[in-house]
Amino acid sequence: MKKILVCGAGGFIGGHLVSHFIEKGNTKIICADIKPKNFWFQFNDNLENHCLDLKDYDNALKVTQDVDYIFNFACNMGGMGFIENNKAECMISVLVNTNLLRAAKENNCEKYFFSSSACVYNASKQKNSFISGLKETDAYPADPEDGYGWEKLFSERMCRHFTEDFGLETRIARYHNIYGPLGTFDGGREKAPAALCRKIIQAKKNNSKSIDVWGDGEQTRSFLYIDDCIKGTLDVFNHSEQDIFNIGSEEQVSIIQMIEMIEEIADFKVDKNYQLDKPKGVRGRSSDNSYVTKKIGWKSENTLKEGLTKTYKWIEEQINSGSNIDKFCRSKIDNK
Ligand code: GKE
Repeated sequence: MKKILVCGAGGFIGGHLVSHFIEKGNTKIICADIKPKNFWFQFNDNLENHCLDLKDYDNALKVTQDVDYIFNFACNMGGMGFIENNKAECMISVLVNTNLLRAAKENNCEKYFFSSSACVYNASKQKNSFISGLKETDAYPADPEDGYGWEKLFSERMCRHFTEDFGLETRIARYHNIYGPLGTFDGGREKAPAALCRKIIQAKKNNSKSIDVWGDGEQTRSFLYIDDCIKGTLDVFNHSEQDIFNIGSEEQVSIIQMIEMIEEIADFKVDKNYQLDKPKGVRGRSSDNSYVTKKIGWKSENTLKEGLTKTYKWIEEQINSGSNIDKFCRSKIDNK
């Protein structure tokens, strides 16, 4: 049984991946996150858990000792509301990936996964709504999202050169707006699916007739449900050679269309107050999965409506129990 280190294990995708390994019976899991344990979305005290800052190289050396596989999800990030206002903070995450690659080489780790992002894609290809899906080659010529996108693109290159120069096996997936239960839905780092579910749940609960929507609602995205993301991550990791793949959905919708799906799930209609001064990101983004499906057979399986239904239900349970995301995390630790 391989010894697996999950960096960012206290976060959304990292937490789901750890749960997946536990379900599969792999208990040689090491979890690392900068957050205190009572802020981890999923926490399992039967595992080796470390609360430490991987921007410190000594910490990276420590947690990668005797490790076979490393999954790096650790970075300072969030939805558009966060990354647009924290460009330098997002770029400092480059220290995490750099330290982990150096430590992986030092400790002769076998294989390394890096979670990249659709934010690396060239901005000029995302200027309209309902664009044709972004192919992996659309990252060049380089013009990624300011801050966060540049860090992800630079770190992709570093992974590639650690493979070419030092023989460290690296694998990279570019995530397209991953959503689902057991992730943040308030506090400023939330992405659109969770944010809009929260807004409609609260409007229904308080019987208020309108919600705030960032932008004009015509901007388009595709959103990938967490279960598809975890399967895609493992398919990319287990692929025989170093390559970069989209892990996203091809179901492109406008924000208004997504809101209409959530209204149906909630059985509650709202008026929309469009806030044109709020962070909007690109005008249109979606994934082209032809390459990843051809090369490794992966494709997304959950429709947006199916994923939103599960996400809405989970967020509604938290809100109805008086929880916000921080209280939810602490409640799990306190109840242990
Ligand atoms: N977060 C949020 N909250 N977005 C909203 C809201 C709201 O209440 N209302 C409307 N939007 C709109 C945003 O203005 C944006 O146009 C769209 O939804 C998606 O916003 P998002 O989910 O926060 O993030 P983006 O897809 O623009 O960018 C994210 O892309 C990911 C990769 O696909 C990044 O923030 C990263 O989380 C990541 O790189």
